[in-house]
Amino acid sequence: MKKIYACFTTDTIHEGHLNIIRTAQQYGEVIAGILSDAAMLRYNQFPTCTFEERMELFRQTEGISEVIVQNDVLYDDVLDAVHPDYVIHGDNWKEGPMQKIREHVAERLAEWGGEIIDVPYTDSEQVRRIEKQIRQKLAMPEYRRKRLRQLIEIRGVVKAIEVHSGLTGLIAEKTIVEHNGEFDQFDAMWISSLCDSTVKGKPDIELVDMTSRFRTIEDVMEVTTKPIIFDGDSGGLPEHFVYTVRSLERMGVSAVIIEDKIGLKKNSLFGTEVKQTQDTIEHFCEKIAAGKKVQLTHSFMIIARIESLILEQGMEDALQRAFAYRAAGADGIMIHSRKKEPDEVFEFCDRFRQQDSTTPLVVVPTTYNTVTEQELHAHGVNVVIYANHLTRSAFPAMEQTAQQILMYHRAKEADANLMPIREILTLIDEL
Ligand code: SPV
Ligand code: MG
Repeated sequence: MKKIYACFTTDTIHEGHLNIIRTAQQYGEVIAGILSDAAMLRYNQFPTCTFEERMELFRQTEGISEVIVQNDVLYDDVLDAVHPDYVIHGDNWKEGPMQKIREHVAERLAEWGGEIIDVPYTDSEQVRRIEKQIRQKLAMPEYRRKRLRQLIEIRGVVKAIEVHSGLTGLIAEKTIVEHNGEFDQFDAMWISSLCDSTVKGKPDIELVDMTSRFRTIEDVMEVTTKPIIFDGDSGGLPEHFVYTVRSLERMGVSAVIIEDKIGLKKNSLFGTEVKQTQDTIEHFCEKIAAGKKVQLTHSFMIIARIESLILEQGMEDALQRAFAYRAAGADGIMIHSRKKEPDEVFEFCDRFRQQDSTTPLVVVPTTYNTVTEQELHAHGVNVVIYANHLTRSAFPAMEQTAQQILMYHRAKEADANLMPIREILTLIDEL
């Protein structure tokens, strides 16, 4: 009896999957591989039910003789274990980033004379609707909110990119790259106060009010499914912060980060060049505790951001604050730095980790940008935020286009830098 292998990355079985299973049965004994949660995440698909439930779904499906775990998107682990005569898949993997997976599987199968069977993709109204529904479920507050905690647990290091609109949200949602046989994408989105203010032409001084900041969150949420980390600035008065926590939690935001500053807030990257005042430990702890007290779910996170290194108050102060904020209930600690090298961040993380191996650590490597995520992770960092990069890359590109049009009194010269009209027309899918 020949062995035919199919990998499934789904929470529901529809006509398209049944078609693959039926076709597979004609070739031999069908083994179904269920992609592990960790591998699903790498692959831009977040399960909406447990791994065990996904396995059970296929055990209950007629025509499948065995259900196994697949831990690697490139199939290596299952190919080594099963040595199938055939691997079957919808022919949609002949295009886009999945092509690389197909090529890799074909090469491996060739080692023992195995073959790929491409089944025409079932492009029916019903399949499209079900697939859309699964994706949209992930955008619901109860699914989205808990994803950050899940990612911190499953992923070595969680990567977040700054977003400030539906369009930048789509970039964070959809950008996926293949590099050296690995797929990668952003795990989460950061709604930066700097960028949310800058795109409105305002300074980053807590001037853009919460109603407007929430509107940005809504715009992003409407078109994405990934978890959101919200830059809550100083959090304001504790009496106001509790309302912010409730609203963010209800919307499905996963975490708010508040910084231990008081009075007129200025952007941290100014450091000591401008007047900025750090809050007292006691007062900031009260704010954290007040927020934790009103929180209704376990999944929402309040992350305390320490400005001691920014304000040159020293490492001991930073560490003392970290442990005090954690004791007040903070679910994570963000350590900020404006140095060109990551040394002080490494030292903080190493010393924090000597006493606390679990509380998530968050960093924003804007100035110390040569450090890699893996290096940070080796020092115990869990979340890396690229805090302003989409805004900073868009502005020079837009400015250059404006200058070119002014210079040549026509738009032709700017063409080389522009997205083709056809692409912008088809960029956004209709519901
Ligand atoms: C932001 O992105 O608004 C931040 C990070 O708070 S920083 O600009 O480095 O202060
Ligand atoms: Mg900010």
